Amino acid sequence: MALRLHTYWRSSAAYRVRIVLACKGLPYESVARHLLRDGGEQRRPDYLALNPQGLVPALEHDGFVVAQSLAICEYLEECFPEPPLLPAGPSERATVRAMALAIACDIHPLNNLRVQQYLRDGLGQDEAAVSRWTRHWMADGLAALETLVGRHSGDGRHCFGTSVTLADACLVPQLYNARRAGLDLAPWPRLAEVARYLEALPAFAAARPEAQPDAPPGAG
Ligand SMILES: N[C@@H](CCC(=O)N[C@@H](CS)C(=O)NCC(=O)O)C(=O)O
Repeated sequence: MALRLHTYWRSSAAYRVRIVLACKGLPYESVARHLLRDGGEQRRPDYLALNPQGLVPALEHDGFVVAQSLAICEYLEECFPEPPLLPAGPSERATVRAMALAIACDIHPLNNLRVQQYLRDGLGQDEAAVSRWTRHWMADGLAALETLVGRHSGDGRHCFGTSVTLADACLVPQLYNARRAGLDLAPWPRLAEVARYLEALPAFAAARPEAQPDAPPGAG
């Protein structure tokens, strides 16, 4: 039952998977892939052999390899169903997936490292323009999520219902990225409140970037 996660402490996509692993109480080996060192360890041949996309995370499970954080999360959900991170009914499950995908497909990819690098190096944009791009797409997506959480949270502490779901595992890392980008979360008080509650839970605390073995000493 050996699980090995290829990760980087600051990767929000890997952070989603770390949350799911911790929520399910699954021990795993962490293999750090530094995204900036030597042009990016995620682009080395040994890693591309595992994940030809050259992106973290990737999960190995007894010789099986899967990439894409949400595919990994759903795989873990199917192999290790307890505690469930998707609700029971089809419409509820679809709603949680839609919230998770709003982050993983429509917010995060526009602000990913390689996109920012291309804006800078490929298109000659300066730091101010890259930062404006980043904040624009985050704010656009977070505004919609604020409405969705208002509709679907059962207690103001979770994105959906009254227990942790895959939507929460996506929201907390995305808000970590938003803070890194210097976004003030004040316009989205529901999201800020959900994150404040979840970040204090032991599973979420264990998955946070600063708690990872590859985080530099004193990282915050
Ligand atoms: N859709 C992918 C995104 C993976 C992804 O973009 N990972 C980032 C870190 S959060 C990465 O590896 N970036 C490296 C790069 O851009 O070169 C997923 O959810 O796993």
